[in-house]
Amino acid sequence: MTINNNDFAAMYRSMYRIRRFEETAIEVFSAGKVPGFIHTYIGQEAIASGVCAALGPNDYITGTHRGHGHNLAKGMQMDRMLAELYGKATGYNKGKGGSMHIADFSCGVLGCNAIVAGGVGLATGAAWGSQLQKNGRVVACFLGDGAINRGSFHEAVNLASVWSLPIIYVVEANGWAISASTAQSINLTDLSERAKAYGIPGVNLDGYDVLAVREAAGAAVERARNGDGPTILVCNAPRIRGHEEGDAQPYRPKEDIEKARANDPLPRYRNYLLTQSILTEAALKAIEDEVNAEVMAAVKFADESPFPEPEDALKDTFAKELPSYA
Ligand SMILES: Cc1ncc(C[n+]2csc(CCOP(=O)(O)OP(=O)(O)O)c2C)c(N)n1
Repeated sequence: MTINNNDFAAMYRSMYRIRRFEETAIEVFSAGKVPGFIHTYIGQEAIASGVCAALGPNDYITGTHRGHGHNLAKGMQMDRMLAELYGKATGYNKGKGGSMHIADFSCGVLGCNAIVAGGVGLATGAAWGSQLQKNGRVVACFLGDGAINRGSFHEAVNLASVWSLPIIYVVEANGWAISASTAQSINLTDLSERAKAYGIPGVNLDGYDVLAVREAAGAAVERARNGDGPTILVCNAPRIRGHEEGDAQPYRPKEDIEKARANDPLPRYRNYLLTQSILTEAALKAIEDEVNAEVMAAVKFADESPFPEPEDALKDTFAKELPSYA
């Protein structure tokens, strides 16, 4: 897969957008503006950015309870995302979804999901739909390393394999499911070995390396689009912050957190772009300035937006008719 300078810049913009959105989400959450929980993606930006760089605009994704990065990387707007976190009527889902249930079909975001592995069946169903409709759309299903222990993961991947569905399973391996370490719950050091059980390719990757993720995702997307079936990508990337905001991580060794901080993918990629003379300091700064203006506008938008009216509480909650598959 060839990459030009615009692609390199787009991946930096994507990673920086996710980072700044989340830093801002933490600030507004701490100020009491966000009801419910927020789970940040800080340290894993290279995964969603690399995978979504390999997808087309008509392809689909499903996200997790930690979905801000998935949504932004697939092209969603910051202002309506932040308004959704606030529970405002101008949010993507009119304030009824919140941080963990954001969806936007126009961007191909079929939905984030608070149920661990909840997106796996939905994503696999969407891939089956693509195959039946012969529309060429590939699905990227994001999930955590804890989620691969759910029975629904096994059932879905098995079906995707036997039916050669156009899907890639992107396992975001941070090494923890809340306070349970992956080492305690999975008797493998290379999680991609799970793929062997389904007779499909499994790739073990440095999830901090956006270029490695993009390359592996590109090959998996091509395979899926050609009708050759699913791939499991395991992107290893321990995060810096805790499971959710407010989690002080008492269960986690300090060195683990320090190692994640030292491997921060954002300065690493920025430095790569500079030292390889791909982008200049001025070009990087221009991207950062634009993103920072986007963040400020998003906060203003969310702050000034109205809450939904009480009488709208049940609107848009149930589908009146099933979508047509004609
Ligand atoms: C079916 C189900 N069981 C338990 C939970 C509670 N829970 C929320 S997140 C989480 C850990 C998920 O770990 P992982 O899939 O590795 O994702 P991560 O949070 O590390 O990104 C758990 C157990 C849930 N939301 N859904």
